[in-house]
Amino acid sequence: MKDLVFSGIQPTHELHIGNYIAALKQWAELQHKKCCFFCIVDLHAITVPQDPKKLRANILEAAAVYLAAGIDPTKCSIYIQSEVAEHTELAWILGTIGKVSELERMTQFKDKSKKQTQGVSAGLFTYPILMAADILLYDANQVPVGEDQMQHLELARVIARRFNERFGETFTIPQPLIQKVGARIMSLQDPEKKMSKSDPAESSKILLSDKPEIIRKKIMRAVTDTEGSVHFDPEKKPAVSNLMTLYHHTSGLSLKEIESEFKGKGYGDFKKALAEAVIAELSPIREKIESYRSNSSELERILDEGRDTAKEIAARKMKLVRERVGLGRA
Ligand code: ATP
Ligand code: LTN
Repeated sequence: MKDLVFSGIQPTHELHIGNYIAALKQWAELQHKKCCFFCIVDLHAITVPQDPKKLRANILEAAAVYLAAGIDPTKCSIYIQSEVAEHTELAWILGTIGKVSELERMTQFKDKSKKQTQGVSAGLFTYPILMAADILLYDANQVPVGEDQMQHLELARVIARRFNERFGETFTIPQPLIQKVGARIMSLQDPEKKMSKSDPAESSKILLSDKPEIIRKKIMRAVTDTEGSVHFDPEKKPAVSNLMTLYHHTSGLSLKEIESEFKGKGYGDFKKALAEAVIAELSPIREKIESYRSNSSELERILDEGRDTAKEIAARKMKLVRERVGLGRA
């Protein structure tokens, strides 16, 4: 069986270099070798309050960003989660398979619920069930994500196994695809915290839309340590190791090569080179986002096509699931 890849990003806030390295960059490589579905997960976005107008705008923006990052709609399907209703139908059914005690362990839920000022929605709690439905609906066996999503993916595996045991072989057990280096890009201001879209501190993250002078400023201001040597050691030198990870992904050099390039040099030289490498990687994407954004009829066509392909597979799978569970009529 050909490998099937599924992944998604929430259309909230602007994407940063962590999303790019862990998700988009991996996706662009995978599409040449595998059958890929890349989803804009708007139903996940509404698990925390969203402004409806902004959400709609962000959905199209996310599609423009996917394309600008090199995701090619002739090689894979790009579509919007809420336009394939089978995702929510399967999520309901899988919600009867997953356990409350399992959901209570999810660290993303614990972190995000602390930030909710208007009370915590039931949707935020069952978020990982919907994510399991996204993946299992397509029998995806490979799921490229950042490390923060590993716990959700593990739960999707548990749910798939439990369903298969109870109702007979129905779902493929998915595997995570995680970058060896850079599965967790840290904040430029606090190397103990992951770089996060929703972090209000602009200087903590490099956005795909940042202009060169902003990228230079953010990198020159990034925290380091007092040792002054460019050496990879995430335990003892988390800030510098994080910057080295960014350099590794944007220059193509190995960590060892980076260490020897900057042997005997200070952080100033290293940061200057890093800024130029990041600019060279992200500038073409920023420029392309502009042009895709302005071609809305092309975006609509791509999203329609992606939806139709996804819908066909999803409908077939749901028919089998209803049958296995004993829902409705034959
Ligand atoms: P939020 O701050 O709203 O939680 P986010 O920055 O985590 O957003 P998501 O839309 O949740 O962004 O994630 C999209 C993809 O990017 C996922 O695969 C996720 O694992 C990955 N990702 C997010 N942040 C990082 C990071 N700091 N390092 C590596 N990967 C990341
Ligand atoms: N929860 C993920 C987004 C997401 C996803 C998925 C990723 C929703 N469904 C299915 C991979 C596969 C996040 O990045 N916050």
